[in-house]
Amino acid sequence: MSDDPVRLDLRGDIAVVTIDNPPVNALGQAVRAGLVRAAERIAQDAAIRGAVLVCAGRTFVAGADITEFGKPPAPPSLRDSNAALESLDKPVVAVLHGTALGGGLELALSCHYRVIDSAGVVGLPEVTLGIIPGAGGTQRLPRLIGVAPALDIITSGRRVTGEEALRLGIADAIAQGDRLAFALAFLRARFDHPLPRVSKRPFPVTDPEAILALRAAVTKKSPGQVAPARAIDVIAASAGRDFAEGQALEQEAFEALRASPQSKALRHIFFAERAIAKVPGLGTARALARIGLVGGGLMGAGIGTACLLAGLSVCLVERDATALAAGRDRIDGLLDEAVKRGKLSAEDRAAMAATRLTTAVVMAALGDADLIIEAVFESLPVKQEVFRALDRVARPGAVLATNTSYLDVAAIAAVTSRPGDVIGLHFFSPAHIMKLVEIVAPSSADPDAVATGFALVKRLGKLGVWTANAEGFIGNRILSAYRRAADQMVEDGATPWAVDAAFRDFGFTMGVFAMQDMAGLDIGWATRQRLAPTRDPAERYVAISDRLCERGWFGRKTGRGYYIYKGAGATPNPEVDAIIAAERQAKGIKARAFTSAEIQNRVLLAMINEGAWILEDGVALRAGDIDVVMVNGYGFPRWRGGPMHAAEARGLAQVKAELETLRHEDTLWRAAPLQRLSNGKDVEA
Ligand code: T1G
Repeated sequence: MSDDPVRLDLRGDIAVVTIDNPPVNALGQAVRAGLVRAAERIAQDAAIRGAVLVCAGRTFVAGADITEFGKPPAPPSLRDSNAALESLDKPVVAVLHGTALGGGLELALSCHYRVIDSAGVVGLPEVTLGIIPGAGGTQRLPRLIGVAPALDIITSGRRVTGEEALRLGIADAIAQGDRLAFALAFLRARFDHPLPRVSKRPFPVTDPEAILALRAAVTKKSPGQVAPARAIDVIAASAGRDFAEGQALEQEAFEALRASPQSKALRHIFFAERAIAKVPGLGTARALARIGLVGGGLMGAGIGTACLLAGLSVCLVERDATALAAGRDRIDGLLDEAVKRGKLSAEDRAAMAATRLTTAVVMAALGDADLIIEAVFESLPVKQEVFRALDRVARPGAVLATNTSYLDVAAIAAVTSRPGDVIGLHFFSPAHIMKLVEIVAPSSADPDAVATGFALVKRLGKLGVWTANAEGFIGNRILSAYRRAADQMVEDGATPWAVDAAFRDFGFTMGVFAMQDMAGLDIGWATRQRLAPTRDPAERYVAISDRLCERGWFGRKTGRGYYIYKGAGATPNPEVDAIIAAERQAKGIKARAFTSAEIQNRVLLAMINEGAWILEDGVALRAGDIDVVMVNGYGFPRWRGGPMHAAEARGLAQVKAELETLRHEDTLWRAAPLQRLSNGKDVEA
């Protein structure tokens, strides 16, 4: 078997060029070189009248090889291999299947024709990696389908179905039956047609202003991100220019963006989201077909909906008929929403509710479930009672999962006769939409039970992050740390509104005080009251939120918290200023000013420090896992890569020095060791 990832076979007078570079046929150097060789062979062999370009495996080329970024360029470039194919005077048909993305679509646009599998999708997702198409996409796509649809695809990074690709003109046909046979026949029928070379077409717009007018709308959809706006600038600058000039503009912007902090951050999170599945000692997943669900409240209904949408069957159990009906209604409502959003057909919705959702008010109904998820009230005794009952009815080998967001999973497992089958699955609300799940593995958990948790989360299309069984797991422990920092800055002189504005300017969708209002201030209050007996009297304790709760101001759910809620609006609660002033006076604090940058930095350092402790304590497996949690569960801006990536980008020696300076701000502050971020390298400057 040749090591060459590109092979050429002859089918009579047609060359079949196959790229075979698992897992996604990324366009590494060997593939690019193989394509140039194949083009030379096709050009030189007079017996060859045309070619089809196919990929082995599950997908046509899914893009350039991102792992090559940051390394010295290795010729030939993708631009060169594309030009080699397009300049042939014999027709080449690209046969697209799976996900023809980025450089893969650019390669296909360089061929003379494109046929696509009916289930295939195409796209230019480069902006999701902080770059723009760098192999002709900003030049060929507008020439092929027009500027407006091309800009939409390039600046959004969205995927385009085969049907839409046909309608837009990206694809020339949807392959019927065997896609290779279809492509061979398609090609034969065009041997004598004039060769369509997209790059030879004139750029469809001459006035750059018409394109720049779209800039504001695009940047509004991608706040803080550089690449989408840069794509528009390149395409606008290409107006009226020929392909070579336009491609030079594209290359200059592409190379600048590829070296940018945003692209490094977005590539980091891309790979970090794929590394989370690599868990040492993970066992073998057990059966998953039937899911039991105890509790149909907000979280339970979301979890049940996610399982139904993933094709699993769900048996929902509630304590009585009234609660059961309410739970079923919640699930029905979420499924109706999924139909409205186009995520579910009305037929599938009807079939789902009829055949795959069953309900009961007795736990015995869960006797044949493969995995049972408990989503009842966040109280350890209540959860323990549920698990005692599950222990009595669940079949041997069933996995029992609690959805707790911070309680001790080992203490729940301990009340059963099968602690090895008990894990935590911490879903985030709304559970049918949020991608993150913290998979809590107490030391008592059987590796197969943990593996089953990972298999379920993958089946749901979510991101499962391993966490040890420790207070707050990963995300809520970090949230507690940066909420503490924010509380202290407010007590020292900042306002909640300025802190929230600083969060939004950093790229968070909402500030920490607005977020607490949304979740309910009473939840944190209950935790602080639970921990009060163990609190060190010397600890700096900010009681501002307690004062609000004492007034019954629990946030959005009571119409008032840090903010006052009227309809969709939220305005700062003016009474909070007086409460803060009273707290400062009681402690003799003289308020000082805080800049937005100082607020952002103090919050980020609190996240980094707690994340480093989480690594040190073995609660998370990797720094990247922590970034996946913060980006996908807590609104940390994806284009900054997560707090741990931000620490690496700033330089660990500098971070270490800054962590040391925070000792005087907080009596509890312990500057964390950063060795685990530095892959063991010494952090000292
Ligand atoms: N380069 C290198 N490795 C890649 C890769 C890529 N482009 N895409 C995926 N992988 C690896 C991934 O890390 C994982 O590795 C394995 O393949 C399976 O991926 C010039 C410059 C294609 C939809 O942005 O969206 O082209 O963990 O787990 O869920 O203009 O991968 O197994 O070791 O995600 O089935 C543009 C990125 C690149 C597409 C498949 N292309 N990839 O999803 O599998 S920039 C993209 C994806 C570019 C040009 C520019 C998805 C997928 P491992 P997976 P999946």
